[in-house]
Amino acid sequence: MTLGTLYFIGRGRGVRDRKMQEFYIITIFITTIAAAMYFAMATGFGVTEVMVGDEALTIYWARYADWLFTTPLLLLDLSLLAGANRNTIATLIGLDVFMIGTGAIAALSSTPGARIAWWAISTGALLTLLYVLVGTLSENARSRAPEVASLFGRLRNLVIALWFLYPVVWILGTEGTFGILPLYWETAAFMVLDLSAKVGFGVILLQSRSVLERVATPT
Ligand code: RET
Repeated sequence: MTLGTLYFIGRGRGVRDRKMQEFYIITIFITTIAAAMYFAMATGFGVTEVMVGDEALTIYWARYADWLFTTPLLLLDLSLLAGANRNTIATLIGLDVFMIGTGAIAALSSTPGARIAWWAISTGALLTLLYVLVGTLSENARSRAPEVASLFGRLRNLVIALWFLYPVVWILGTEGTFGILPLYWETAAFMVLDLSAKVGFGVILLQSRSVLERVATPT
């Protein structure tokens, strides 16, 4: 995450256009927040134990703190690319904060029934969010220049594919009722997902400087 941050800072140096700078600023914050939260988790901060029945679950609540800020920023990047209006942006970010908030309640709940119920509520928010992404936001993007619309399409598909896997890893992992994935593999899966959804996303977005120039100076 730190290397990603440094890479984005390096690429952003010399960018003078304010509209283009927005993408760099947002994306740099995404990986900076994640780097800080991973450091917190590595040093034993941001982890707690929740008793579910007579079993003690290790919960990394710092993940939710990370996601609470980074997922709205990712959606903001996408929304600016698509040229979305304020209502659409507010709807997306509202759904997203609701999703992470209810996901955190799921993680901290102490009965299996409550955990599953909050997981389902959070997943409902995710599905609604993806629906807005595929509907309104994609419609907005279609009225942009073809290369902007095509970059939006790539990033949107990446988001759909990756975000969908989070609730799956959660329910299969130690937080969920199935407990199929041990903590080690669950942590590894979230790390690969986080790196792809943040650094992978940022690399694709910021690599396309000529496309971002089109966003800055629409014709
Ligand atoms: C939880 C558990 C409850 C159900 C759902 C979840 C969704 C999490 C998502 C996280 C996305 C994170 C990203 C991070 C970094 O880039 C909270 C795991 C639906 C979608 C993209």
